[in-house]
Amino acid sequence: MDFSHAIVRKPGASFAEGITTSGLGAPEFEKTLAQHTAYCQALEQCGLALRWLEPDEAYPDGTFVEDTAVLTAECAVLTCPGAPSRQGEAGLMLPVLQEFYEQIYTITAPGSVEGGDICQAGRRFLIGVSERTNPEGARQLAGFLARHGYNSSIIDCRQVPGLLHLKSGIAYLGEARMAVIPALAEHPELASYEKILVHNEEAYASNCVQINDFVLTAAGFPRFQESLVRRGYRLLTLEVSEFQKMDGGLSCLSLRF
Ligand code: CIR
Repeated sequence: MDFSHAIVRKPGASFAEGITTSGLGAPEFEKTLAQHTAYCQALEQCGLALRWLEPDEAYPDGTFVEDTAVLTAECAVLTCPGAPSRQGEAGLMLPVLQEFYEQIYTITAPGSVEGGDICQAGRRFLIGVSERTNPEGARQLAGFLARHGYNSSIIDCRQVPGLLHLKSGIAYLGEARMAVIPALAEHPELASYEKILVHNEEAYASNCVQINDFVLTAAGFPRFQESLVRRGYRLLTLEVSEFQKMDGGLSCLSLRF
């Protein structure tokens, strides 16, 4: 899929106060900023024009912009994040989406959706039901997407231990290929894809992102990287240790469209 733009938000000074279950310790702010800058440079290398947003200190997790919207070629859907501390982030994103989209839908309570649970694979969307995205949110989202000819399928992630979002465990890599962790590899909704298995000790690496001619991958996962290179992918490998400490990764740091 071709993208031309991305929305990113610089991490704020309150970044370390966000939600985390990683047990990896507190992120260092200067290192966080440097990793974010390198990430944004990689997006530019992929050919994307960036829409930069300034931090809002009221939302420590605000740099994880992916969770606030689902963007397609035809429409945008503003989400309703399931994490109470993140619910205001979607409202901050609305005026930004209005710069680019005429058709904007909104997920409303009791529905909840976070963008990290939404995986687009061509004209099909895989919608993860998780602690953050509930069945009602999934239903609303699938309804909006259907108006534009997209099919949706649900993947219930709630039984997968330690999985925050669906895309913490899968990534679509084009050409009917999917990077996937063992716990999701046999899911019937993924049966039609060629799987690139991400081994359990490298599970974090499954949150990679295909952007135009490149795949962004997290540094430190050689086995997975080799399996991508072997299949002909061009990798841009990035240090994201400070974001991993806050349960985030490569996909969550931008909205691509
Ligand atoms: C959170 O728990 O909401 C953030 N600390 C991390 C969000 C990561 N987002 C994503 O994977 N799409």
